[in-house]
Amino acid sequence: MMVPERFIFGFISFHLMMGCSGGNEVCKASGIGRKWACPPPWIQWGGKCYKAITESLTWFQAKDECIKMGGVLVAPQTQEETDFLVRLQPPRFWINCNDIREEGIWECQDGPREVEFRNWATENHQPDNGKGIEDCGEVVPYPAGKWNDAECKKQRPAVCKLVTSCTR
Ligand SMILES: [Ca+2]
Ligand SMILES: [Ca+2]
Repeated sequence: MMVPERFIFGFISFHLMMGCSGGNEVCKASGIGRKWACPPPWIQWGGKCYKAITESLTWFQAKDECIKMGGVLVAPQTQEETDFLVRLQPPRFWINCNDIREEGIWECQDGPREVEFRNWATENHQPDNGKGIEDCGEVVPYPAGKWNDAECKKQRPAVCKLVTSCTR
């Protein structure tokens, strides 16, 4: 059966709306084939939508860029999410963790929400505040998915997570 593309997208947005109505914190999986649908080019994982930024940006630029796209810089919350992110955006990228406000006190945020999960590459003695100027968190390739603190001015790719009424 031929279905116009416009109809399909209308159908998806209708179900997105339905899933988010009533101020629900968690969106129900809905739409075609019971799969969560992200607006292209966002990629779905675990009921959330992600997009890789492949160009290298400073940590602050990466944060701004995500906001411009209607998202937030990602702050991984589980090992499973980390594994997905490493597949999406290898091998090194910024995450929304920093100790800018107070040295050694790391704050990781998913939008306005504090994230407790930490995944420091402790085997490489991270975070080490190298040269006394490393205040921004990044995912590193060795060991894959672990975190390092790096100078915020360094240029890295990033991953943004879409902010919807469902994920706020
Ligand atoms: Ca630091
Ligand atoms: Ca470091």
